[in-house]
This record gives sequence, structure tokens and C-alpha cells, in this order.
Amino acid sequence: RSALPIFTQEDVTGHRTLEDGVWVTYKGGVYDITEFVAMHPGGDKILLAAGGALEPFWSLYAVHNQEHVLEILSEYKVGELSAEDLKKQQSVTTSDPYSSDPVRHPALRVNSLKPFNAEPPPEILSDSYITPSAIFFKRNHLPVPQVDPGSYRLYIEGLPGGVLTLSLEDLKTKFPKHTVTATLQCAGNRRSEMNKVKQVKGLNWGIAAISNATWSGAKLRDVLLAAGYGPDVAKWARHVQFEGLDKDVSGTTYGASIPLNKAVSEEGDVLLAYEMNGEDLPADHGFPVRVVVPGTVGARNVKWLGKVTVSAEESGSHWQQNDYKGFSPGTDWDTVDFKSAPAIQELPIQSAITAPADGGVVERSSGEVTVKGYAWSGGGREVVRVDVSLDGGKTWQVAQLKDGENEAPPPPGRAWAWKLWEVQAPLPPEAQELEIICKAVDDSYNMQPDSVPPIWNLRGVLSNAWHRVKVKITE
Ligand code: HEM
Ligand code: MTE
Ligand code: MO
Repeated sequence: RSALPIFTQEDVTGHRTLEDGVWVTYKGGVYDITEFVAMHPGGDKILLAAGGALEPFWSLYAVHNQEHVLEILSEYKVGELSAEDLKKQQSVTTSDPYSSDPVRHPALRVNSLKPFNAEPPPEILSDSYITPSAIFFKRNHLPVPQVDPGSYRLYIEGLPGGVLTLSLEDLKTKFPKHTVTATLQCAGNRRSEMNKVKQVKGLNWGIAAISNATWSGAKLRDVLLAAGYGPDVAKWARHVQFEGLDKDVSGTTYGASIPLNKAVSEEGDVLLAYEMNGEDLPADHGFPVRVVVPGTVGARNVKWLGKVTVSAEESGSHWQQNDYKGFSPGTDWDTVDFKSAPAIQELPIQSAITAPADGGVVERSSGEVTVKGYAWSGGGREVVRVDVSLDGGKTWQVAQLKDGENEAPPPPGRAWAWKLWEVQAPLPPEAQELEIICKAVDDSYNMQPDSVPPIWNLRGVLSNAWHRVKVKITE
């Protein structure tokens, strides 16, 4: 062994600032990296590891798995970690919280790996009314929890009858099975267009943080009735809270809530879903049970559902209180007051062009162009029209809307699924370039705003301006 001194974890933890010195550990060595902090190519992120182990960070930022990085580190070695503390550490640092995440389809465009966030290529999205589960967009805030379906229990709380506990089997056999085709959209869909106007905080989603699936499960309404929901409860209760089984390092779970009325309404179609597209829910989409709240922002469709609570209050979760809210373009991070804005529930009218892709080309010889896209509105409002322009908005034509092939037309107020649409148009003879635009209209005559700046917000949510793509015409 080297002649370097032995330190305890406590010694290392005592060095967490530039004043006291910055110490870290790596594979049982103790390093005083105080002098290196200012030289670090990755900036002051390095201070996150101060007083602790480098391994968890380096497994996240794989750029460090190189010889020259280890050489730099070795210059700063001051000692060894005591054998006892090293052993304790190894049980923590060798376990990557994301190591049991499922395998994903390589076609997905990854926005962040840990946690996993990805969207399908847009041109694939519009090729099928029902999005295959493997390429359905995935939005996780935390590692995917592994839930054993046999011992899974769902707790329904806050009702006069006390806690109702249901197994997966109970959910499948004690309540009628309902199937709903519903589109899910993340509040951050199309955030990248807001980012171009002025920087926003959040994952840089393109136009495909939206997908459509059939969901089957018990109606939340039926389960709440079985748990004792009735007119007396309606007098005081206002919200239904959901808690996921996915946890952060401090044990905090993902959570959200929806208005009570949506949850108990016969027409709300809120499901405790155990199937997606006719199969068990995939791990990424909430196995074994997730909430599906048709017409409502993705964030309230809680996956890996552990608990349902009927309450006078909204969920206290970070994602209900301090995220997923809209603000004025004039509000910045110094002035924002999250309490001043309501949590996003129903989403506004939305549409986007999936083909041709922005920056693509069309050949003059083809004589025409086919434009495709999706359109959807929140709250069960049906898309009734999509207007498409090939000349930057000077002239417009109406796109052909398509429901699913085996889908009956939705009852009024319950249009939960998107419409795919298509326009085939001759190429304008003189044009060298097309600026293609789409905009949708729902049955309340809500329309999309024409540009991003008036709806820009610091969090980059609710990005639903007219979608514009430019394509070149090649001779
Ligand atoms: C990049 C060294 C700790 C985050 C780098 C690079 C080096 C380095 C040499 C450039 C690698 C290359 O491009 O070839 C070190 C050393 C560390 C340390 C010696 C510990 C003593 C950390 C920690 C974090 C971190 C704890 C995060 C919590 C990053 C990031 C980059 C980076 C994000 C990439 C920056 C970019 O892509 O522009 N580090 N690092 N590093 N480091 Fe570290
Ligand atoms: N539920 C849990 N438990 N954990 C999460 O991170 N993400 C939410 C929601 N439900 C999330 C969750 C968000 S922000 C969205 S947009 C949708 O799940 C995405 O659902 P999907 O991954 O099935 O597309
Ligand atoms: Mo989301």
C-alpha cells in the first residue's frame, strides 16, 4: 500500500467548499481537487461531487472514462479512504439508479438518457393513427421503478370508508374494462421553437412529444364509487391526487392532481389503465397501472400509480406547484411567482407539420407536394379544420382530416384523440422555396396563435403557434 494517509468518509465530507478545500473520492483514493476546480472543462458542475464520490457523476458524464482524465486526477491524490468507508460507499456508488431502465427502440430521438426522454421521428408519427408503444414519446422525470405485478397494491385514500386497497387482479376483475383512444401530449411539446426566440428552461422537445394510443383499464369513477365516493364527499372534495412509485434519491415520488369533477364525471373517461394498445403497459409507460386523463396535459397522467387521494387540496408535488404552469412573456426567473398561475390541465389547440421536414427538399419534377401532420385539442374539443398554406400565409387550403379507421366518430365533448391530416397540392410554378404553415381550429373555434413571441414563457410550455417549415424546390 502507498504511504499516503488514510481518511474517513467524514474527513472527506468536511471538505466541500473552496474555502475548506474540495475533496472527492474515486475507487478508494482521496483527492484534493481545490486547485483544479477553476480549470475544469465542465465548469463548476464539478462541485456537485464535493465531499463525496466521483463515480455516480462520471457514470452520468461518460466523457470522463478516458486515460487523460485519470492522469489529471492522479496529480491531486492526498490519501486513501478507510477500508470500512470504501465498502459502505461501494454499495451505493456501484448501483446506477437507471441501471434497471428498460431497453428502448433505437429509432427514438433521445432528449435525455437519464432520466429517459425521447420522441419518435415526426415522419413516422404521422404514418399511423395509433402510435406503436415502442416509439410512443417517453417522458420520465426519474428512474423507471420495477414493480412486481403480483405484490402490487393500489391505495385509494381520503374517502369516508377508509383506505381501499386493490391488487392488479382486483382492478382487472372487480371493475368493468373500458377502452379509450386518447392522445397524450407533454406541456413541453415544441419547446425548441420557443427556445429559438429566447432561451427557456427544459428539455428541448421537437414537434413529437405527442402520441396516440388505445388505453384499457378500470374507470377511476367506478373505483372511487367503490371506495365510498358520494354526494357528501362532493361537498368538500375538489381534487384527486395521484402518486407514482418512481422516487428521487431523497425518496420523493412523482405526483400530480386533477379536478375532482373530471375524475368522477361519467363523461370524463379517466382510466386507471393497465393496457396500452392491447398489451400490458410497457415499463416506460407505467407498468402495471397508470392514470390516463384524456384531454389533459401529459404531466397529470401519472405512471406507476401507487396511490389515489381524494382531497380538498391540489397535489403538493413540485410538478403540480412549481412546474407545468404558464406565464406572461414578460415574466422572468427573478419575478416569477409560481403561486400566481394555475396548474396546466386541459391543453390548448395544437397542430404541426410532420412531413416534409423543415429544411427538406421537394423535386420540381414531382409537380406536387404532400403535406402531412397532426392536430389535437385538449378538454375533449374536436379538431374541425386544419388550414394549410404553401406561401407563408398568403393563401390557404383546407386539409383532409382523418380519424382512425375503426374509430366511431367521438361523442360531442369527448374527442380525446388527435386527427392526422393531409394536403396534396400542385407546386406553385415560380417558387424556389415553400414556407408551409399549418393551423388548426377546434369545435369551440379556438385557433392557434400565429407566432411564438406573444406566447413565449420562461418554462417553454404551451408552445402552439402556427407551425412553419421551409423546403427548397430542386430542379
Ligand atoms: C469534462 C475532468 C469531475 C462534469 C471534463 C473534461 C475533463 C474533466 C478533463 C474534458 C474531457 C474531454 O472532453 O476529453 C474532470 C476531473 C474531475 C471531474 C479531473 C474530478 C476531479 C466532474 C464532475 C462533474 C463533471 C463531478 C459533474 C458533476 C463534466 C462535464 C464535462 C466535463 C459536464 C463536459 C463538458 C463539455 O462537454 O463541454 N471533465 N471532471 N466533471 N466534466 Fe469533468
Ligand atoms: N408519471 C410518473 N410517475 N413519473 C413521471 O415522470 N411524467 C409525466 C407523466 N406521468 C411522469 C408521469 C409527464 S411530464 C408526461 S408528458 C407523461 O407522463 C408522459 O407519458 P409517456 O412517457 O407514457 O409518454
Ligand atoms: Mo410532460
